[in-house]
Amino acid sequence: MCLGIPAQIVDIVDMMKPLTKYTRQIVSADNIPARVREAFRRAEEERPGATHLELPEDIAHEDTDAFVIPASYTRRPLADEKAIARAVDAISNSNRPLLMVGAGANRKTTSKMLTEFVDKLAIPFFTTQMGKGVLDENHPLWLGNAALSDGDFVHRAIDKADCIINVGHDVVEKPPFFMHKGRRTVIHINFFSAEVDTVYFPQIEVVGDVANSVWRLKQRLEPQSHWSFDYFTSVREHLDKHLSQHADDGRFPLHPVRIVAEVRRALPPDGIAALDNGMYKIWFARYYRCRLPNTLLLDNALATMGAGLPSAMAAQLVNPNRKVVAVCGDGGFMMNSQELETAVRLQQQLTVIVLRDDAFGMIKWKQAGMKFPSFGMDMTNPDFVKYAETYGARGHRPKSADELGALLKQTLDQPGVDLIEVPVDYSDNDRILNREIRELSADI
Ligand SMILES: Cc1ncc(C[n+]2csc(CCOP(=O)(O)OP(=O)(O)O)c2C)c(N)n1
Ligand SMILES: [Mg+2]
Repeated sequence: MCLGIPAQIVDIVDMMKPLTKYTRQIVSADNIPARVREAFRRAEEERPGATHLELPEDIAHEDTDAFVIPASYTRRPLADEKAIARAVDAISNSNRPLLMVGAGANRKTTSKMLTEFVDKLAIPFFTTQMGKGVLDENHPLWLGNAALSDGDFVHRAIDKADCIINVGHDVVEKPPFFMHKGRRTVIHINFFSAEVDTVYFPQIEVVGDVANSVWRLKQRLEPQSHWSFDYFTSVREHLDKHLSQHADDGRFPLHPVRIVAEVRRALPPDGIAALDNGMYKIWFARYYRCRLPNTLLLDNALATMGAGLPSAMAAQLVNPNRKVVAVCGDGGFMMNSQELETAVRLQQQLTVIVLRDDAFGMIKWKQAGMKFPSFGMDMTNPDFVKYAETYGARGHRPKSADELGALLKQTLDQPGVDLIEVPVDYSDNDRILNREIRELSADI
């Protein structure tokens, strides 16, 4: 109810401050070119991200003779030679170097340089959630993903490494590993210097264009006969065995690993899976083997529910010839499901998987992990098949685990928007993610 209070005015610029790299209100038409150029410059600059301009209606009516400011020619600064030399020495003199590929490595040229780095030096690597796809995870030297915070097979490899080459660590991701006093050398390779805290205090920093740094390291380094990767090989063997478990699990509702396996089987190497945020993200991060950069779109930072469908739609707009799947939980999907109208109107070719557990599964898992009784986590859903149809999309409801694969192949091949409701069985969240992995990895 409004009792004589004037129209509600929100300070949009202030509201956008914590969310964007740059936010300004345009106060005069003469300022538009400068503001627009600056907003784009900041958005594209490392680390790329959103910027925001507010254009008030009265300013939009103003005339101006202001000229458009063209983009400048610019190159990113390169790392200093002495820092490269120090890193080369540390890696050469270590016994078990290990490469970490994080969010900041997810750039086209860096991906190419890292592939050459690994091919030349045969140093094993692991990925963070947002580093997935930078290197081919079918590569025999991939030791897994840091989907869990600790206790996984990959953490055993991290424990044994005496030198971690950390390419593109971004503090927006949860820490992929914890440093302890005097345990090992960490080399921080990034566009920016490291933000030091009690679990991350790298001894060497190579700050500058990441692709160039990786290329220079590769040129200068040679494989060393004292490097010993036997333990890492054993980690990889254990991981391979574990990742394939449940890939053909026939239960219905489906096992999360079966869902990951079916999406992987249905998508070609350059197909794109865009995830919303929920429990399945951990299963996808750990089990889905990315072949190419930006083929598993996920958010390990703010991790906003509701982003899965729009990000799949954007991926489809940018890559009209590639196959795109959105994978959403029932909770997250319902936060932005009206975008189905846009997808249908744009005549997109898109498959949307809605994982149905009638709950906010991820938080249910966390509550249980903290020994709380389940509270406020269960919900009901619309009839997703009918819901899709009201938008002019097609709705599907497989009746067995085996049906999902064929259905995915069919929907990925046909024009238009398809929604597949997939019932998911999260009863293994606790058994596998909290206990089994921990127990098995302790035995390596
Ligand atoms: C906008 C927003 N609100 C709350 C959260 C916290 N959160 C993370 S996962 C999750 C539950 C997700 O439920 P659902 O989409 O059904 O996926 P599920 O875990 O059940 O597979 C919640 C509430 C969030 N990430 N984003
Ligand atoms: Mg759910």
